[in-house]
Amino acid sequence: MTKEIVYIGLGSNLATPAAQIHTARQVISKLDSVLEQGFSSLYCSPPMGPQDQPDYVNAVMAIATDLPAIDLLRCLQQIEMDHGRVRKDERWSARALDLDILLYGQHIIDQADLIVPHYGLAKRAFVLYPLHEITPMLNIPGVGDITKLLESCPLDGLVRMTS
Ligand code: A4P
Ligand code: MG
Repeated sequence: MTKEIVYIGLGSNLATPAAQIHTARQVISKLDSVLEQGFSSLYCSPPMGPQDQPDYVNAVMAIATDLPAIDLLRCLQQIEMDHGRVRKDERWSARALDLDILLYGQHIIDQADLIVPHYGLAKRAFVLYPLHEITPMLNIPGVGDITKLLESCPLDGLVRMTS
């Protein structure tokens, strides 16, 4: 199987978020069949969704992998659990670690448990700005150039954190 460039969105707003993102990066980059290609700065933003939760820390990671997308999703879900992720009924509630597959090469995937490009990608500042930081010329399949998306995406309080 050929290697694909895959973009992963990392988010956390519990249990020392920056540390969660840092260790998740290390675990992902050590997975079999995964080679890290890039990692954005960390970005802080107010919560999208319920407001009675802490601000989020987000980042985007690029990897090269020949893992099938669904196998990668299962690996990422296991890493979320290992980082103390507890799934709650309330939508968009606070979480120690959220790992989303944003893009899987130029593939469009529409399965019951996996939709790629990620459904929120085109509208979320906390995804688009870090994605653009590591790949400014990115084309998002079925959507278009990331530069165009950024033109109509306000920062919404997003702040790039100094490391
Ligand atoms: N799933 C489908 N497609 C994908 C994909 N491309 N990547 C399915 C990952 N998972 C995908 O996910 C729910 C189901 O989505 C999974 O069973 C998987 O099969 P989840 O992680 O259990 O639940 P969730 O993350 O709470 O739901 P959702 O709707 O995906 O939330 P989002 O879109 O991840 O948003 N505010 C700020 N500032 N920053 C954030 O990062 N994140 C969220 C969560 C809310 N507010 C935020 C942030
Ligand atoms: Mg998620």
